[in-house]
Amino acid sequence: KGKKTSSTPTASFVVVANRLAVDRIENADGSTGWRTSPGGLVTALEPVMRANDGAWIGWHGAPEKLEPFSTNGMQLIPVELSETEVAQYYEGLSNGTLWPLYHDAVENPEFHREWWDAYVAVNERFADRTAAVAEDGAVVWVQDYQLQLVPAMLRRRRPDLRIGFFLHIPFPPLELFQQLPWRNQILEGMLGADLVGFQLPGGAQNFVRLVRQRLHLQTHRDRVRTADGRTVLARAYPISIDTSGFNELAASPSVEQRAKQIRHDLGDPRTIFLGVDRLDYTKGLRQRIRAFGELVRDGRLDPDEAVLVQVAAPSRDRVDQYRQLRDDIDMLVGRINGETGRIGRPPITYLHASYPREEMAALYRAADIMVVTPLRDGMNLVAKEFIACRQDDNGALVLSEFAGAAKELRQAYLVNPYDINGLKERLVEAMNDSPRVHARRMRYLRKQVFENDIDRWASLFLDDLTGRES
Ligand code: GDG
Repeated sequence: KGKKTSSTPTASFVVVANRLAVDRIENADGSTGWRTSPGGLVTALEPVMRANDGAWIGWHGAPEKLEPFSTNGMQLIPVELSETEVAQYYEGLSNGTLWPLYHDAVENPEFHREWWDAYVAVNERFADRTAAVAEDGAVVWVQDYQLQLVPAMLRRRRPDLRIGFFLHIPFPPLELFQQLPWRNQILEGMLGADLVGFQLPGGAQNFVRLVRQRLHLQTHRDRVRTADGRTVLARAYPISIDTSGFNELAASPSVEQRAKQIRHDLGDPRTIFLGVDRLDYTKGLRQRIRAFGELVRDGRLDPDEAVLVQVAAPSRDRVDQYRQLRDDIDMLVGRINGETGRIGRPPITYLHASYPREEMAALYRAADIMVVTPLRDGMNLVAKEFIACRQDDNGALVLSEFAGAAKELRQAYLVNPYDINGLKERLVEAMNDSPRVHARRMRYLRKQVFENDIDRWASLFLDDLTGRES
């Protein structure tokens, strides 16, 4: 439960993100309060926050105005957005323009000038709020594509700050980025940071190439010389998860019990395929479900022996393409189950819902073949979470080449999700490989994810930002 902080709080370490990681809670007396929600980023930054009396600035996701409060040694500073701003800055420019454009334009990005104006205005508000909170010489870490203008806006107000920026989604190649009517503004916005972080080296290279060609700045490898004589670093920091946290959660007796129950409820099949995603058109859900459905229809998978569980967490349901996607998936799943199912045996268990972490861990434990098939993904944490939950080294991960995670998780069963036949072959291969092959691959994958966890990600970034040696 949060306690109110008096006046304007200040901090020497500030995280700025679109969302404040909080959930509304209902107290026993019927009043409501807020508490931090445990996401990977919050978990990773909590120690840094506590040591530095840190502050987190973000939109709290509700229409009412909310005063700053503190919880777990972290100060939370809500930024309010009007209904129109939510529609234009968040659903519009962020999720209707930048999200599809940065993901290979797998859906058409829309360009509307009033969306852009709202994006600028909201970024200004975040910069204002941050400037008021950051102490002299503070370290500020700005997150993601919704806030790409904040670094430069903040530097204009507060040249004394150390500013870092991290992009969680892919940074696209020149040919795509050039479509943006506001391409130069975005590049200049990001260049306000001292350090610009990307998931992959390719994203950092795209960025450096763009500033050279579009802004005619001098660059040398991962360094950019700005017009005002600063040096900006552009580097890759592949994000990860709280690996040991997931590992321990999955090992707990209650999760083990729940995993058994899930398997039992599914009819104790030989093979459980599992998909877990936000319901998003970048995640390759259509391809995955089609591939599985064809394998059942062709008789290569027996619905008594193999099932697919697909969790699709509701997401951005006020954006058109997301509504369309939901309808498409509903129809596709319905058709496959209708054509190939029997009483009590639908081949696909489709859950349009969001579950607590414990249930996710139980699903990861219950599954045999995890299927992660995005058409484009900055990293994909689901793949890493699955691996962290596989203490027995059994099971397999089928992973799209187009997820950032594929660069690190080389021992997964890599696949091109656009190639439905290839995907079908890979699913069957992963299912039929021996336990020895699975164990060999899984041990390698687990080593990778344990060595490179979210703490390491955060300290690599922050050490580079503050110039510390690690
Ligand atoms: C963006 C980038 C990048 C999902 N359903 C439930 C649930 N989840 C959790 C997963 C996972 C997270 O949501 C999803 O993370 P992903 O990385 O898979 O994908 P995005 O949401 O698109 O994330 C991505 C990431 O940022 C980090 O930089 O990897 O590329 O697109 O943690 O477990 N969690 C719970 N219930 C659900 O039903 N509790």
